[in-house]
Amino acid sequence: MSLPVLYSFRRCPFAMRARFALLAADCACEWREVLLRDKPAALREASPKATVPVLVEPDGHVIDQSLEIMLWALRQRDPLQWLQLEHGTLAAMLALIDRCDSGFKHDLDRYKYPNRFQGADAGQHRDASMAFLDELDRRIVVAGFLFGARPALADMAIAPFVRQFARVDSAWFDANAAAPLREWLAALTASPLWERAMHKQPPWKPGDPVCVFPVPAPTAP
Ligand SMILES: N[C@@H](CCC(=O)N[C@@H](CS)C(=O)NCC(=O)O)C(=O)O
Repeated sequence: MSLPVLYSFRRCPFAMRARFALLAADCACEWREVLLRDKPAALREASPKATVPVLVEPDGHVIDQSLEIMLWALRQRDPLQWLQLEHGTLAAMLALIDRCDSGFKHDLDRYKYPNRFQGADAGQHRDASMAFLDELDRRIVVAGFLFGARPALADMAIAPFVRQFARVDSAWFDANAAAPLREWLAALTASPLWERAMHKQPPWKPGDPVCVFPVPAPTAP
C-alpha cells in the first residue's frame, strides 16, 4: 500500500506543526525532506506555490496548508484528543491559530529579520509580538495549556512560532516573558513527541529509497 508523501523542512514551524499532528495520529508518510533553496521539481509539481509542508495523498489529492494537514491527520485518529476540548471550542482554537499565522507571524518575521523588511523596527515588532504572547500567557495560567490542562491543537500549532520568537534573543525572552508561558514552551519542547518530530533527515532526491516518517520511537533498554 502506498503512503502519503510529506514534503517537509525540519526547522520550518509550519512543517513542524504538521509533523506533530502526523505523529499524534500515528499516520505514516513517505518522508521527503527538502532544502528551501533547492526545492525538488516534484514538490513544485504537486503544489506550484512550493511552500512546505505539502502532503500528497495516495490518490493524488494535495494538501498544502499546514493546518489542513494537522486536521486531516487528527480527523483520522486523535488518541491525544487534540481536537477534543473540555473547555472551549475548535472554532476558538482555529481563531487563535489564525491570529498566530497572521499578526504574530508578521511581527515575528520583522523582529527576527528586520533587514529583510524595509523600515522595520525590530524593537517595535518585538513589543507587538509580546502582546500576543501575553494573551497566550493569560490562557496558560488558567490550567497550564492554551485550552485546558493538556496540550491540544492550538498549543501544537502555535508553539513552534513561540519557540522561534524565544530563540531570537533567549536572554531577553527569559527576562521578559511571563513564567507560565516560558514553562509551557519548555514543557512542550522537552516532550518526546516534539523530539521525535525534530529527527534529522538528509534532503530527499528522486530515486532515493523510501524513508518513512515517523521513524520508530526509541525502545526502552
Ligand atoms: N500557509 C502555509 C505557509 C507555509 C510556509 O510559508 N512555509 C515556508 C517555510 S517555514 C516556506 O515554505 N517558504 C517558502 C520558501 O522559503 O521558499 C502553511 O501553513 O503551510
